[in-house]
Amino acid sequence: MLDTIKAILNNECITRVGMIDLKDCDIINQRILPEGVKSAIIFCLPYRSVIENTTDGFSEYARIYDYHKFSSELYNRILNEMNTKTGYTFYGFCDHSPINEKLAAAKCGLGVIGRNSLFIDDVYGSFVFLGSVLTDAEIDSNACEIIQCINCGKCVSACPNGAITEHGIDRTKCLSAISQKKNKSDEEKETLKRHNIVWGCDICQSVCPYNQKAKILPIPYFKKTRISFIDKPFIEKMTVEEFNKYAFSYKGRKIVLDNIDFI
Ligand code: B12
Ligand code: SF4
Ligand code: SF4
Repeated sequence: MLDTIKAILNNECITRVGMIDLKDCDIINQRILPEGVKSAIIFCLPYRSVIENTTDGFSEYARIYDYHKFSSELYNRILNEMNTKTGYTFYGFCDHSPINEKLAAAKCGLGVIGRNSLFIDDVYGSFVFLGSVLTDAEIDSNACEIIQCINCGKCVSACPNGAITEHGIDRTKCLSAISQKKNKSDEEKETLKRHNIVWGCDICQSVCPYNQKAKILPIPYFKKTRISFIDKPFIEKMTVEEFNKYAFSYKGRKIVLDNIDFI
């Protein structure tokens, strides 16, 4: 059964896959947990295809098609195949999962949890999205202790707004969160401008030593959809259909254009 699941995911270029018993997962949203689920399959979606010093203020995840779009297309392709080939039922999640996907990935032994709060895959580093497929099939649990990063503190010192605290990320200070806010204070606009941020922030990932040695071989979908330079005319010219394929679209075009304006 496990080989069948792995083969289906490998076919989609998804090679970093872990499995875990539901009882070893941290349930964060019981309400959306499908009845009868016994196990979780966690996987990483590497998305970084180049390392370059971009100047347009867009983070790497914003340059490629939205991972929610990728995962819903992926689940449309693979869930039925998993159901029919194994006789069990599979449910796909990404972001709005009943379990904490970062902790589950670490417990599967795929990588470590960084001080910047991100999951760092042993092969691809932290420039990976996470997805999970829950199933009523029983899987032998091989959960391990969560390993934390080497705690070098580089992300803490590099974070421009002191958002990495002892207790996790302070969302009110994180520039990624601020860039996505519709109504920003003058101070927030000034901070984004000072750090040249239009959408998302990669600073705490870029300085992390784990990412210096990470493999860069993204899921082809992300490489194909990457825009290397984004400016105001580019955003203005995008068709509604194309604009909506990117993560920066979710609050409308005006907020992206405003952000570019005050940077
Ligand atoms: C809300 C959200 C945000 C918010 C808040 C981020 C935050 N860290 O809390 C904002 C807008 C700031 C944000 C920004 C980004 N995000 Co975001 N975000 C989410 C979302 C939807 C929920 C996160 C959440 O609720 N956190 C609540 C806090 C309390 O919990 P947590 O961080 O999930 O879990 C930690 C604690 O539970 C703690 N913990 C608890 N028990 C224990 C036990 C031990 C032993 C240890 C060590 C730790 C520990 O460690 C956990 C892991 O850090 C997740 C998707 C998801 N379902 O996880 C994506 C997600 C975290 N984001 C993602 C990404 C890519 C980003 C950005 C890089 C995008 C960008 N370039 O701007 C930045 C990175 C900022 C950062 N340093 O975290 C990816 C991260 C993938 C990865 N490799 O980890 C995720 C998982 C989406 C996905 N499906 O792939 N994000
Ligand atoms: S920069 Fe250092 S402290 Fe921060 S996540 Fe990476 S290894 Fe951990
Ligand atoms: S994403 Fe940027 S602002 Fe947010 S914690 Fe990381 S370095 Fe700080």
